[in-house]
Amino acid sequence: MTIAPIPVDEAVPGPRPDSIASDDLLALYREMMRVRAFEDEVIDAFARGLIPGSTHPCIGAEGIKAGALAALRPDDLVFATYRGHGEVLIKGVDPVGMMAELMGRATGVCKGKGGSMHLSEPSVGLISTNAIVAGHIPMAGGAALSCQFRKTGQVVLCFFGDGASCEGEFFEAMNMAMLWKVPLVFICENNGVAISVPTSKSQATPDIADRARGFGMPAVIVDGNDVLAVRDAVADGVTRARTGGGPSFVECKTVRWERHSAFSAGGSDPVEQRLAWQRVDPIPRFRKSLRAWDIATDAQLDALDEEIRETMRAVREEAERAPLPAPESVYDDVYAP
Ligand SMILES: Cc1ncc(C[n+]2csc(CCOP(=O)(O)OP(=O)(O)O)c2C)c(N)n1
Repeated sequence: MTIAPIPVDEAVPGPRPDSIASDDLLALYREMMRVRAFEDEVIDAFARGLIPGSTHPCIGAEGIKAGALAALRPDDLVFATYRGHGEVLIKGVDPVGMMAELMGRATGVCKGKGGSMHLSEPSVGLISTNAIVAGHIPMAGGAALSCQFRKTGQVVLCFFGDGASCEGEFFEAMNMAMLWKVPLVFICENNGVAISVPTSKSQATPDIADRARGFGMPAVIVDGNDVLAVRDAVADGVTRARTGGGPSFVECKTVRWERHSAFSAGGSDPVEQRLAWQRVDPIPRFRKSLRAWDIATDAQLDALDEEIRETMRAVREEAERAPLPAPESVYDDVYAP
């Protein structure tokens, strides 16, 4: 089965979905735009030397983040990768605390010791983002097993890339998750490339969902740049998980931002890559739908965009004013008590 994100120019809004209130549709747009505006500030701050190390924008994948998280209850849990600022923001982590963390400031969500790739705020169910490719997938399985044991009714979402789906841990976690029917939804963001290696050169089959089916796991493939398609597919998985039906797999086909990270290009031509993700950008595509369904006009959406961008500019300025951690705090919070 071949699915690829539809170019914005060619996207034709279908009928307005009856089951979603207008406010909820607008909220999906708002969440995507919050992620976009946050990431644009991050890229600029990185270029000005304000963010040490590296950072991996999730621009172009906002439809996956907003669609998937819209299917959750507030007490559900999320595990993400280093390309996970979107999940973190939408799950409810304070944007100033996030930005301060990226800048290594003492007021960051991990007191400046985690950085862009290691964000965690368990109080809102954002367990962690992780720099180790696939390293968090078994952890998500463990968290889901814990929810099952404790009968909390919580569901775990685990986001990861196509590259991660070639790691052994991915297969081990899928096997055990399916064997024990834990409440977990695997969300593969298949953006077609791992740093500089296209999936066509690293994967024996085009669809990663087939691997889940090999374990007997229900699996679907969606256009990851269609926020409503992602929401519906993840909502089915969440319902299955919450009602004892075990794990599900959602493969979201998308296109990566123009570079692997703000620091390194990966192998592809950034200009060509930029044209590729912009052509299928989930935000203008959803705008077309909101207009067609008379939910908002272009002028209203432009005003909303500007309000969000203004907020994120203020977020960044506040983070920039935060102090660096005191040198003597270097060993604090490093080991569990
Ligand atoms: C275990 C491990 N191996 C290698 C790396 C180096 N590395 C960082 S990102 C990356 C590519 C991962 O690609 P994918 O899972 O498709 O995610 P994407 O970056 O496309 O979102 C690699 C190989 C790592 N961080 N961890």
